[in-house]
Amino acid sequence: MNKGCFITFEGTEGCGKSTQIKLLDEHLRALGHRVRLLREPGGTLIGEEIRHTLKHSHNNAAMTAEAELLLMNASRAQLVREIIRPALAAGEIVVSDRFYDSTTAYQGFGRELDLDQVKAVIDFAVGEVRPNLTLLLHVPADVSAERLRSRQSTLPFVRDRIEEADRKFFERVAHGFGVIAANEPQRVKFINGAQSMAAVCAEIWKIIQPLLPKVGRW
Ligand code: Z5A
Repeated sequence: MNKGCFITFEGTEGCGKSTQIKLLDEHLRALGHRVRLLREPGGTLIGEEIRHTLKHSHNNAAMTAEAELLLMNASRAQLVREIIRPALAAGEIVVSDRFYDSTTAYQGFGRELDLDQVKAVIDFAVGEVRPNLTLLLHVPADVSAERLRSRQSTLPFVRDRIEEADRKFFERVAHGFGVIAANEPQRVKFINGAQSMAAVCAEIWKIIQPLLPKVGRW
């Protein structure tokens, strides 16, 4: 049985996941918890190579939606077995920037692959590993676009195949996240990510803090 707990962050691009994960990590470590931060796709050496293929490789323009689905889950299968399972067994708090809800939202709703087939691939990749809690940060599309624009203006341009999709794709993804949250309200907590960083952080902490005494007994 797992002794640790598994928290995932989800949402559309620029919703503030990485920012909030960093703040949560600081909070948890200050209280003496052992924390493991991960990201998807990626998080292992093999997964980071797959991430490069999915996002930045010069040769990825012709990638099909089916290949994208399988590569996301190849990265995930490695991450689950190499890192997540052992970390949970050791009692760590595992925090991942995206997990399988992103596959449902992006490859299922966004790419419009069959949702039952998407679920079957996810189930094969993760086995019994499920998040205890998922924080879904919601920001309207214009807020997300403005944040990404201002971040890009400070960084050198790096092509990202997934970001090349059209507006309708991202609208379907956002809708998909809404459906996921509605279907699993116990696990998936909806957070208004358009508030100030401090306000979002406080809302997240209000959800996580009561769970902490249970760490070690999950
Ligand atoms: N993907 C998939 O298709 N299927 C899958 O199964 C999985 C993933 C697992 C991963 O991209 C891509 O893979 C992603 C989904 C797909 N594709 N897209 N498009 P990634 O890892 O490179 O990036 P991301 O996950 O989309 O996240 P992001 O763009 O880096 O954003 P974020 O982490 O959510 O936000 P942030 O970096 O914390 O904040 C963005 C900016 O906003 C930054 O400048 C912050 O300083 C600022 N910010 C953050 N919070 C606030 C608030 N509250 N107010 C004002 N400004 C803020």
